[in-house]
Amino acid sequence: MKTIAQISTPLGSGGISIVKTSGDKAMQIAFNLFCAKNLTKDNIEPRKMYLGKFNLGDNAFEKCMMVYFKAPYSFTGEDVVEFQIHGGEYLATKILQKLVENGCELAQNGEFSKRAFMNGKMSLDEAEATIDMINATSDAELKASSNLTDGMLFKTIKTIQDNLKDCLVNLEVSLDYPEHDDEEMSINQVKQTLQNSKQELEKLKDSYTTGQKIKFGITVAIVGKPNVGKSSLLNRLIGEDRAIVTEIKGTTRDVLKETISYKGLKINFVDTAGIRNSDDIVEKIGVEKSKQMLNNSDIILAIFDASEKLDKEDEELLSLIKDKNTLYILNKTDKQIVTKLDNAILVSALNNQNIDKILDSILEKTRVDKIDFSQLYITNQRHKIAIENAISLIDEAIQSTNFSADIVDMQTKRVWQELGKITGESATEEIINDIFSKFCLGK
Ligand SMILES: Nc1nc2c(ncn2[C@@H]2O[C@H](COP(=O)(O)OP(=O)(O)OP(=O)(O)O)[C@@H](O)[C@H]2O)c(=O)[nH]1
Ligand SMILES: [Mg+2]
Repeated sequence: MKTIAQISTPLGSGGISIVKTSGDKAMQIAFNLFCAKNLTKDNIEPRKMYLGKFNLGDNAFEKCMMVYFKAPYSFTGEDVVEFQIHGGEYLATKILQKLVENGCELAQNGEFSKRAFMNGKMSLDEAEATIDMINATSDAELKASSNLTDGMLFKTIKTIQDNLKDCLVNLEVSLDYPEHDDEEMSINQVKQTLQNSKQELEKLKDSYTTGQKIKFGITVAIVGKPNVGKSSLLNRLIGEDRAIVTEIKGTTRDVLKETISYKGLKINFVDTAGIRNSDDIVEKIGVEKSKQMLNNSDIILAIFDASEKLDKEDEELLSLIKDKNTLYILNKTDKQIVTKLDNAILVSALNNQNIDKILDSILEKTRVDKIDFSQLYITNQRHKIAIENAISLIDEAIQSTNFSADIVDMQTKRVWQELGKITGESATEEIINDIFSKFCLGK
């Protein structure tokens, strides 16, 4: 396997940059370029930092740190050498160039991680969770992906696979030696194991809904007739003047999406055009989009003006949302309140009053405030699809227990295979390449 090198820190100026090499020749190439007092290939200790000089050519040297990880005790499972250098983009590129001149090849996106997977250092689901961790923008995402990088899913899937394998061994013995073993008993054992496995997988599948909320956040549509203060509220909720606010009805004509992190969870707010009948062609399209948002959100913030009596437009909106997951908001409570609405939260966007109450109610109503992060949540669609497929295959396998033992054997192996796609054991090369290509350079 060729020895690869890449800059592992983002390009730009910073305190330090790290340039990494991995492969059989990593050590030899490192010693061509780096020297430290009394350090030789024979006395170097793995996982120890050495201060020395990296030869940049033309009598120029970079004073830097070097650390060696001996195979297989490294991230990739191969010999790895890392240089911690001063954080300059040109310098990092120069070090990389020197490594390449001395025999390294440039690593592709995710190539270090791919090697780690290939060498059994991590499973495919753990690698995917690493990308989620890198891309996380909320505490919730970090917590959920840290469970996955810790191998929680891997262990769960592995246990199911091992249980299936164990009972298949018994079944195969009874097939090979019918005189020693009771075939019917073995089939019943397989059936029981399949049923237990299905239960476990159903639990994982169900966790996907919460997993989606953790990963992508909760989508909240802000709706109401024109001028009730939707855009003013959006600005307050996100803590920034993003949307245009005027006293003219029909100011907002398009949907405007803004995401915040609140109490560690992501909330995606969508400000919409005020819903009313309009002849204006642009506004009409906006209103259509607002109506679509009623169906494309986890929760609706329905805004009403507390200082005016509810009118026909408000009533129409109330009927549009009556069966939906809605939080009712009475805005402009700084003025004289003339409208009452059951269970509505009274706020004033103008005075920034009760905005936290809206945020807390969103978490409460979508039940994300009760997420137990010691549990495992599936956040990846690929995993969910494999779990669903495995459940269907389990149903087929359970059905097959009415027939002959060798069909049970074959069907149960198909379940095992499908589960192996999650951990990577039976994933195709195409899937593997696709996953690692999404990694950044130097990871
Ligand atoms: N007194 C008072 N005025 C408010 C409050 N919230 C908004 N307004 C005013 O109401 C008017 C309309 O506010 P917007 O936020 O643009 O209302 P909107 O619902 O987005 O309106 P459209 O985009 O036209 O549908 C503006 O003049 C705001 O300053 C409030 O809490 N109290
Ligand atoms: Mg608006």
